[in-house]
Amino acid sequence: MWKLHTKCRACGSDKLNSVFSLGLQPLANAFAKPSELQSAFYPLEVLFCPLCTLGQLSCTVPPSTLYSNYPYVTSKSETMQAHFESLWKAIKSECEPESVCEIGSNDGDFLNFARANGAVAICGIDPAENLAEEADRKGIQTFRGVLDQDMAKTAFSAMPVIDLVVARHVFCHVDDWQEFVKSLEVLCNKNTLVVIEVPYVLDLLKNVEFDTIYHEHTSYLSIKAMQFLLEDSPFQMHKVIRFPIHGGAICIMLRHRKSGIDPHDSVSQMLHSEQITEDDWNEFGMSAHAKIDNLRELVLKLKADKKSIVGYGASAKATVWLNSLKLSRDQVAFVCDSTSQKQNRFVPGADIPIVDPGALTRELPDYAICWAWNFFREIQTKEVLFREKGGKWIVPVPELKIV
Ligand code: DWN
Repeated sequence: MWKLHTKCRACGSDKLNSVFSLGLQPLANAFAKPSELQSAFYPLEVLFCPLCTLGQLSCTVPPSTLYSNYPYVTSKSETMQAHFESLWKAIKSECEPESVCEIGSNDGDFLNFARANGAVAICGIDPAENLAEEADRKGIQTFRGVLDQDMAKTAFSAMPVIDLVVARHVFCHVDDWQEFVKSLEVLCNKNTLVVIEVPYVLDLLKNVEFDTIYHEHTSYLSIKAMQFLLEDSPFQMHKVIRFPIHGGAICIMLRHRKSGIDPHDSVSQMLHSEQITEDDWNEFGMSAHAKIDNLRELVLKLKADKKSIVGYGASAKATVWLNSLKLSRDQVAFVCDSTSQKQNRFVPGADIPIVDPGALTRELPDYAICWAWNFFREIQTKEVLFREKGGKWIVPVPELKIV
């Protein structure tokens, strides 16, 4: 079952205000086979904490429901590989990581990259059995489960000296922030570098990336909220770097307060410049609902003009869009996706089938809506024949455009 949140995950305040809601939504990654039951629907509502400026979900779905068999695989795209290079360069400017533990290690792709770039001891922590088996096949030890203090003790016993703890796009999934920090205390020594990468709330608000709001993402991180969380902890923010990946992400490096290493200027600069108000979220909500109305109007007009439309990228974002647009296979015939675990299944909450990317040039529809807009440049290059044959892309974020 799900639980209602009444206290801020970062600062504990009970003065939380509702700022955005998409009503009842299915789980964004619950891709079902035709014979399987579709996902249950849960409230999808964002609460804002005026004290620490954290945006966060009012409803928490248990990790066992979300991640026991998780179809999201770290992207194998050139875009993601280029991001790994940038992230690793930033890490190497801080330390020479020989032993690396990744929290939310997925199929081990980043750990594999770390091993190829000098790491000699690696291990991962992830609750998804299907993904951990993939990592096993790469020879990467993966502890099954979410990070808590018990799991941290298990990983620590296997790797007692950890140079680098990485948490890429997993801290935004964490519900109990205090437990997460206590678990870091178990894993880390005073010289360990902790690297937390999450989508950045300022990019979400600026580009109206409402489709990145779904039940897996329990929070929408601000630097101020992280500062509140760490106030009474043994850790402090050491450096903050912004990256373009996933529509705009922030990489927060933490150091132990006993490391003797002073924070980088980027921390004070970001803390000083970051201004997030409830009005920003309320404005975001109005813009998001306008985005949904505009795209729905465009799709219905194109269908009235007898145009054929498909989707490209069965991302979690696609699920949020298609359920918010209240569209069916009558309007969007199918969604192409390269992830084998998603093919021959349906978009959660909709009767829209997911097929292999080859369908785009086999069927040659008039329009393809790119639900993986964060990879659009690479997808456009990959699917050049679709465009040459007269097909047009609809890209919904950051601004609705037809190319
Ligand atoms: O936090 C999360 C972010 C990091 O990733 C997870 N909770 C869930 C996931 O969100 P997403 O599903 O929106 O992620 P992506 O990586 O934006 O999804 C892209 C989708 O598009 C994937 O299903 C793969 C597909 N794709 C494709 O079919 N052809 C992607 C590329 C680049 C392609 O060429």
